[in-house]
Amino acid sequence: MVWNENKFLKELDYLLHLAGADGAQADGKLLYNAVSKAVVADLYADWEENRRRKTRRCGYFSAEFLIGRTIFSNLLNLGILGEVRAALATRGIAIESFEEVEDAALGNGGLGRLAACYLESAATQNIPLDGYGLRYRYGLFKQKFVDGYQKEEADDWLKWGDPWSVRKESERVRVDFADYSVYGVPYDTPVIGYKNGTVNTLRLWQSEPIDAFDFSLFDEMKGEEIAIDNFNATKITAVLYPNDNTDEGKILRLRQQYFMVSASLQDIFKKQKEAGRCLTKLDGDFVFQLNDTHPVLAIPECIRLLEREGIAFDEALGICRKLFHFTNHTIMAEALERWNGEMVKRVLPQIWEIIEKLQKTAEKEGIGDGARAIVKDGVAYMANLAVFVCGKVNGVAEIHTEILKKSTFKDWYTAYPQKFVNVTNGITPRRWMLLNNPKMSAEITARIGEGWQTDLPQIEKLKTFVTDGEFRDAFRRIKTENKRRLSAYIRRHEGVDLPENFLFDVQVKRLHEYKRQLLNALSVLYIYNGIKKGEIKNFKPTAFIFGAKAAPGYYNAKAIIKFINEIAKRVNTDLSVADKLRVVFVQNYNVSYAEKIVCAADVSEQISMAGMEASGTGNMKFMLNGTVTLGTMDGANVEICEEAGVENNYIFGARVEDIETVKKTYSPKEILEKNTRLKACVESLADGTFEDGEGMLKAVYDSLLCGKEADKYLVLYDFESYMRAKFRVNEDYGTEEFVTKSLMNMTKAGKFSADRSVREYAEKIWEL
Ligand code: 26Q
Repeated sequence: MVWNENKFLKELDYLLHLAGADGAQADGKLLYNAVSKAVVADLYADWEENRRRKTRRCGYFSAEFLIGRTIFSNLLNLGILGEVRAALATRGIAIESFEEVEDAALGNGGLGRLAACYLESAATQNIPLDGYGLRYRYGLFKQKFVDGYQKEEADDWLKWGDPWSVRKESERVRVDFADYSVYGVPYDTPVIGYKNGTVNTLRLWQSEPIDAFDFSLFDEMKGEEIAIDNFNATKITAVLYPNDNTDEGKILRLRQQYFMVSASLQDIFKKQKEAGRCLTKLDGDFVFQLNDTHPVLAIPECIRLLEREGIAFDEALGICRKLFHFTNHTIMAEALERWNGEMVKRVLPQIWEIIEKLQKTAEKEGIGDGARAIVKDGVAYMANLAVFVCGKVNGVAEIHTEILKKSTFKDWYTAYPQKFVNVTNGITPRRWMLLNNPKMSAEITARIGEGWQTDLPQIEKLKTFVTDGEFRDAFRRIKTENKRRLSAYIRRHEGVDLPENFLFDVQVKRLHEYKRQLLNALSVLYIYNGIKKGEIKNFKPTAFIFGAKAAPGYYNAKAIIKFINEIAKRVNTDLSVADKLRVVFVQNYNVSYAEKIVCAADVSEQISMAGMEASGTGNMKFMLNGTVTLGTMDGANVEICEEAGVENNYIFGARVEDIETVKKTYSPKEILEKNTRLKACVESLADGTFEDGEGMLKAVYDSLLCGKEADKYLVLYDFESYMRAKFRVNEDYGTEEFVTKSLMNMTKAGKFSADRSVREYAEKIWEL
């Protein structure tokens, strides 16, 4: 795409004119739509050209794409962010006004954000990868705090319209359930490579009624039926399920999953036939990556569609074995999807039959029993189905893939060792450095030139500047500026003042007990008590920043939010510690908030119990922005330490190989007997120290001390070693050594580019 300011402004003025407004007086919504549409118009030719290419393509099937805000990253990748800013300025419009545009939060957390990063990285490397997913009417709920409790609100992400997508009415398909049918209408969004002219596609399906306007039914007095049909149809893509790392087995979710894969595959089959290509050779033209088990119904659906074309089951299965690959993102038992057979039979009888046939086939091959069963006692195990059929199965960090092989899929690994590969996650350096930290990016480019933006390992060339006074000053100055900007934003949105000279200690991610925000919370309380009693001296002023959404039905997670908000209230209103401590839990943490936070952090907390966090990707974003990790040897933290050096990070806690032994004799009560200061912090959950109207805090207390599963995630076990690491961070902060450590992380972040991850998928798995 070639930039032409005159043409752009003419188009813009025209679009504004059509909308009955002009330049400075147009409201934000009008402007946003006009600017976006003007850009889409200019990129359409590149997009069409990409579509017509006759290369083998990969379809990335995912129930979630956590895209965030589109406009700035698209303009950045088109290389016209500065130009559009300037052009708008000539009309008296500040481009920053588009920060009011809602995030597209069509995902929960890590898995959905990873999908978004991979699409961008693939486009940037000219790899033919298209996303297939669902166009939820409402994305992940918006979060507010009322009296410290999480309250959810509907996320009306389409409030300002969706000018980047194109509705493809003519490509709609029908999806049949046993009880009713619906249309799937595709909405295509361009996925723009970084300054390379490549435009791939994200295709999101929207469910719509078949007979919205069948008036004959009114004649027959069947108005009610129309209404029901209408409701059923729109319901399917109405809302994203807000669970992260837990499964609920709800029928509507089953419908969503089937709707997504059936629409996608029908669409692909139709085009294949139109192009006169043979369906038995589908794998010559396509390969599909299944983002966790959520799209695994694609396998039986593909078999069904092939059988419908007269291809026998065995041959169809053979084709699927070459077509599909599977990524696992979690080892948590409660997140592994299972479907109740009765339920599947009721809405998708043919699919259930095929699933049972797959079980029989596995049995014949002598691998369908025990831990590998696809169907057992009338329940389908989707991960087992995926591993049985898929050509390759991958974990998302070295340690995670090892756990899959040694434990989660142990028996499968014995049967099919060649299927298992690792692809360590990555993040796109465009959104997570160029866009969110433009000043630091400019300093980097000034020293090592262009190239690192699309070949991140080049950032290691900065190493010679780690000792360079001017560069270190620039780093410090920019970090402080970023902190000031974040601080202003937090003051406005949360009403809490964070002085920029405080150490910014950040933990942002979904709220889950395994991620151990509670460990962090207890440490903050411990430090607060210690400072008040004079037991902790010389503590450098610190701002503890939390951000997290809890699944609406996850009681303990919500209770932990309440706990942290209570601590924040106590600390922030206690003038005696005002020069030492601040605590804030930001509301509605999302991609756009992350962009502001990641570049302003001094330390990144990645403190999951070892073996629980498959990879983590936030850890990589902080690292790239020059932040040290306070973390456990879990997920990609292990590889971060390998790259940047353990000595440049703050590692603590039990290791994976210790966990099992520790748990055998573990007594959380004993720990508290030996550590009375910690005991006081834990007791505060139950002794009325904090307002606990709904008795939520007591539930957290019980989770640590009561029952067989007391302190399942070893919060109290790891506490001491965590405190030691945290105090070391505090001691080092503000020293030259600390700047060096931060910079060592930045210069060694090369491995964690999603460009590398996507290339590994293309080479090891997709064979593109
Ligand atoms: C399943 C069934 C029913 C409803 C919801 C779900 C569900 C939804 C989302 C299950 C899991 C998820 C999300 C999982 C996830 O985000 N996992 C994270 O994936 C990241 C990318 O690989 C990793 O970095 C994180 O470690 C991992 O937790």
